[in-house]
Amino acid sequence: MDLENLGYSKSLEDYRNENNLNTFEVGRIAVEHKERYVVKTASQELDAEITGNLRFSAQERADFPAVGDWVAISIFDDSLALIHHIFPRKSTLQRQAVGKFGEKQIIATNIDFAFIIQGIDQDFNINRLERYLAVCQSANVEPIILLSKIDLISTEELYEKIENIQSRHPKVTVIPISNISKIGYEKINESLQTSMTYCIIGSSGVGKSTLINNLSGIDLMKTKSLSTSTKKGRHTTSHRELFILDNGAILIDTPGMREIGITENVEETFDEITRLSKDCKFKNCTHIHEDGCAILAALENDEIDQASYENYLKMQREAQHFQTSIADKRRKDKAFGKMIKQVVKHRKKNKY
Ligand SMILES: Nc1nc2c(ncn2[C@@H]2O[C@H](COP(=O)(O)OP(=O)(O)OP(=O)(O)O)[C@@H](O)[C@H]2O)c(=O)[nH]1
Ligand SMILES: [Mg+2]
Ligand SMILES: [Zn+2]
Repeated sequence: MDLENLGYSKSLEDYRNENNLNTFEVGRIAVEHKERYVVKTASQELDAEITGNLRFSAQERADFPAVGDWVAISIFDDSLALIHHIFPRKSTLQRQAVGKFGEKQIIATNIDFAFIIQGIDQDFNINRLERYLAVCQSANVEPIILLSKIDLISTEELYEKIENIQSRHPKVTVIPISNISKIGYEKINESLQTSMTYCIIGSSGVGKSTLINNLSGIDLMKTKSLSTSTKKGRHTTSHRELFILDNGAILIDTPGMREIGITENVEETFDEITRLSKDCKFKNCTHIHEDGCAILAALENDEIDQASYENYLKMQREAQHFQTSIADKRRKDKAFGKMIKQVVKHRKKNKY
């Protein structure tokens, strides 16, 4: 296998040469588990840790390796790798860290496409789907929506839901699938390209791991039946993992997400609203009550969907709030760092 099979590109090789990383081996993070990693190289798979230097210079969670990252490593005893350096990321799928104020959590990096899976039965929720779209589109990752479990509903119901999505997002590809009957698999296979990386995201129990297992033909990931499980909705996949299929596509499985908090602006996802907003009378229009608001006018004329507009406002507010939280947090951290420095200086001066 070559590094290209793992998705390695000329721009990464250029970066390696320009930054004198030629003495190191190159690998890609395939598994991350609490600061322990598995790295895939052209020839092997190694357990890995980061160097003390990398840990010391890391200022936030995003400075640690994530699944999908390209890294410069040294190898010991042909089995353990030390990670010295993370290559710049082409794309970063991320959300708000759950329960951590003003922090981001990386889902995966260097992703070309994301399969957003929603179960068509109980899981279907178009506002949540729009959150996933926004997370992908703000990261420059092309989303492909997979509606799973279509074996469980009627054709009419399925068409209605697809119509609902496409009226709000006409440009996004939607593929209805069943992991049981394998309907839709042909379409998925058509969209899988060699050396491209696909991250699979969605709620728990929608069939992410079942899809990976079926596409690879081997049981790579554990899956669990919700109906036979006593603990309904319990998460089966607990870590992120990267696999290469026989057809050359690279797939990343992820644990189901309960919440997906927005960190970046949502302009691309609501491109119609964004386009219209340029015609608003006031530059700082909030599109809620202003005279001369092009979006309110379009709503009045039924040119844009009311529910989608409401979701847009909500997500936009959330992204702005998050950005302010991050700025606040940075300021506080900086002030705290300064205070510590002053205390140390004072103690040195007074020798206590
Ligand atoms: N009827 C039906 N059941 C499915 C389909 N896809 C998956 N399932 C079932 O749904 C259950 C959960 O599937 P998983 O693949 O473990 O779900 P997951 O998305 O990986 O879940 P987490 O790992 O918890 O995030 C399993 O019992 C699957 O057999 C489908 O298309 N139709
Ligand atoms: Mg799973
Ligand atoms: Zn407006």
